Amino acid sequence: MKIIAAKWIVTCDENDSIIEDGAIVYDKTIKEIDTFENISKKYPNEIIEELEDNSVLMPGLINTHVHLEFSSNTTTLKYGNFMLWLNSVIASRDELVQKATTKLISKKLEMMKKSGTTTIGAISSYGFELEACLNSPLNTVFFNEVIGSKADMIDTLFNDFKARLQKSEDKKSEKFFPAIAIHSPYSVHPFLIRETLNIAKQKDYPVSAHFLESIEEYDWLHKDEGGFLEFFKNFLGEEKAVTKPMRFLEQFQNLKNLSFTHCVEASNDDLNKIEELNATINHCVTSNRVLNNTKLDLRKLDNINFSIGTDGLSSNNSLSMFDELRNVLMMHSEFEINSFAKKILKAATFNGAKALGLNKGTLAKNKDSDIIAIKLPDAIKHKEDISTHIILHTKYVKKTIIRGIDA
Ligand code: MCF
Ligand code: FE
Repeated sequence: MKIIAAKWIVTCDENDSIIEDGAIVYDKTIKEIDTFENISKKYPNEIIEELEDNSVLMPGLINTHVHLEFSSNTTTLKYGNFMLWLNSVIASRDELVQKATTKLISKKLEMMKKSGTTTIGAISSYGFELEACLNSPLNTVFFNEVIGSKADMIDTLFNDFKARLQKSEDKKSEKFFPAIAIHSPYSVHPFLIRETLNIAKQKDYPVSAHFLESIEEYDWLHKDEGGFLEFFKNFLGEEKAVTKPMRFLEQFQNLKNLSFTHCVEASNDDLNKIEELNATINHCVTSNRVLNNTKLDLRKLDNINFSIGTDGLSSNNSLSMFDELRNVLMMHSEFEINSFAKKILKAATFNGAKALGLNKGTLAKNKDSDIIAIKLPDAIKHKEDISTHIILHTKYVKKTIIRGIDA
């Protein structure tokens, strides 16, 4: 058992409790959280690790959506338009993925840890990042992705998916969780959607899917027209979208930990369905800006849980959650800054844990001890603005604790 104390504890709990001069008693899970005064009285013989002035303890950040296999990209892919991006991915995918060695991905994971992330939702197209995730102290929900719509390829694709899923199941542990990703409504054959969802339901796995990310996807799925028409004709000989958005969503009933990524072009009906499914929306603000110049309308999400994801370096210049949170803060200028900063810190912790089905994301009794310590540059004069200052001023953390251990 250990005790750590700081000037501020930002719990990210249901009530957004903040403790001034607080302390946390923990091993693998949190045993107690209270003021320094109360804890030191209760544990007079224990050593308390007191952090330096202006320190903050908060839950480790949860990046619910990242493609590590695309980590070698910096200047290769085309930005500004979704179709152009997609074509550039198809042209350079093999080269990029080959360059993303275990060594490179491990470096990125280390940098993610230093910038406050303690848990990731890793979308895996090939399983190439498995080893790096296993070697990292970060908690990983490993989403094995199914993708492909060509009828004559279904068996091969399904077998390949099952083999990758099995490999991740073999490594299941207290920090590594197998899960399933369905790439999107436009890119996955109905048979593969049905069968992979059946597996997820049987095994109670978290599920995630990209959903309505671009106007081209909207036009194709709803009206069989737009930028995707030519793409599908050329690549697959298809002239009609097979799965309509609502039909896609309807198949995700009875899943406990479900998330849809992007959703920037989702209709009100789609959003109502997402709410009914009790699903989370993974918000990737930088990716949406870079690929489509669109933005999720968070005002429509009053009753929908949303979490924060960086997406991959295929659509971002950084995998740091604090960089991403700054972008979220700046892109959503429609909201008052201090209350919004508080909301998005919670989205990056509490809401992310819900998306991935983990007992984390909040500093409270019985939650996993995934804790980060940061240091603000100076004393806080306006306590109510602490979330804003945390987001604006933090590049790297001073300390990371994952499941009770210094990581
Ligand atoms: O989220 C972004 C944009 N939307 C869709 N897919 C991806 C993103 N970043 C990487 N991807 C991957 C996806 O997992 O791109 C690949 C898929 O494996 C090719 S999409 C034909
Ligand atoms: Fe993505």
